[in-house]
Amino acid sequence: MFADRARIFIKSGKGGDGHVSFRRELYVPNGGPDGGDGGRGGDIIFEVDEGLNTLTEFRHNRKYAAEPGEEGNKKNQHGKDGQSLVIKVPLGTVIKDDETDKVIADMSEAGMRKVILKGGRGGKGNQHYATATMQAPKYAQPGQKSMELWVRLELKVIADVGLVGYPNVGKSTLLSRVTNAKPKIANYHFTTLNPNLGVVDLDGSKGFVIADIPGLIEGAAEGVGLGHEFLRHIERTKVIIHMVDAASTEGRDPIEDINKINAELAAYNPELLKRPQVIAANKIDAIYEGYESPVDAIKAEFEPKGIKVFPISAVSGKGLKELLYAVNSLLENMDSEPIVFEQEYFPGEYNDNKDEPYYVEKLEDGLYSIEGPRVERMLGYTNLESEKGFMFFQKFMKENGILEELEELGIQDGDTVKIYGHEFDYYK
Ligand SMILES: Nc1nc2c(ncn2[C@@H]2O[C@H](COP(=O)(O)OP(=O)(O)OP(=O)(O)O)[C@@H](O)[C@H]2O)c(=O)[nH]1
Ligand SMILES: [Mg+2]
Repeated sequence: MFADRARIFIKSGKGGDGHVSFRRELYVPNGGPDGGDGGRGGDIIFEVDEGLNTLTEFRHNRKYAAEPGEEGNKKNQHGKDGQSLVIKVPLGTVIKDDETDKVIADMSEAGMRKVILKGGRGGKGNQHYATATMQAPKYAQPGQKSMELWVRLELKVIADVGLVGYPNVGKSTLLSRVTNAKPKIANYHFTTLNPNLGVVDLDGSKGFVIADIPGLIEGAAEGVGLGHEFLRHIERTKVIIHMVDAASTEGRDPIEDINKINAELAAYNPELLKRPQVIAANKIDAIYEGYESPVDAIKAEFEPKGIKVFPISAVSGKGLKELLYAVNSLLENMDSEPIVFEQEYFPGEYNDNKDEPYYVEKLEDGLYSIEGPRVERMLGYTNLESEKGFMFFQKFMKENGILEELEELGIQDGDTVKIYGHEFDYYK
């Protein structure tokens, strides 16, 4: 099964809740608060594993979750941290937010490791909330929520040079000739389904990496013949070797072939046509003598446009040196940094003030109380005497789920609610 794309669900661990408890010692009837903090939730981490070449793994398993942190415990015991989950991907995997298609990370360096979703912070135990006015706090901070996201993984190979062209024109044959890669070669279309990489060593230069991209056909940019899967791999290559069957062994016209493939490149991503391109007019050993030279026709068509044409035979090795040195000199005049996709999406940048605890309690029939740092802080910046302030207060109670809790406890119209020295009558 062809797999260099996958869609998976990832979820970090929720933080463990803070604990509410009080010291119990012999002869100490009302001990102070001793609830411990919750443990941190585990992160979702992606890591490059150079032993992997495809994303096949992710076709079988689609859900990945890190461990939640454990709740704190009595006697100030800290809850255990949740274990992070490390997801291994091949070099060159781009991680995108599924919904927006924005890049979260480009795993483009060997050994790279990146936290994609952070685990939730553990909540503080009630021991932290004792104040002069509140010596026996009955609330603790809940653990921070987990984060979850559907992400898309796309493998885009990292190579200096991409070898593109119709199926069966001899791309894999060339790769096997000029590098030590051993791709499958056969006389039928779509022999190659995953890109093959090879390193070209040239005397007097540092060499470069070639990717043999699976064959493209008309409509590739609309996805015909797995076109999208294949075109994706060209995106990082800096120079394109456009290979064509100059001998027309399958009866097609080489000039038309080149124009069609270039139209697909442009339709997929207009940037691709701005990359330097050379044409490798292959299979010249199979051109019948006495015919008008198809190589001359290709040259006449493309060299005026600044695209150099190299007649070669990938089988006999003729013309390969000239082709490789020309490609090498194009590369030498370019930036040597690989093409990397910038981060555009930052998961989980949300405001976490919402994690501050509050506590709603029924004191007796018709009398309720609300306390906790979040409520205390809100009262600090809200003037309840003003109409605006009071409206804000009502909105706060609703949005934070406090009203809902009062209702669950059975509050009735006309009942009293106490909040840090203020008293209100409740009306729905
Ligand atoms: N006569 C001749 N045949 C060649 C040459 N290069 C490749 N071939 C033959 O063309 C056929 C296809 O070669 P491949 O290298 O598999 O072609 P490809 O472009 O990788 O094909 P796909 O992977 O299907 O896209 C094989 O039978 C090769 O032996 C050449 O220079 N001369
Ligand atoms: Mg091939």
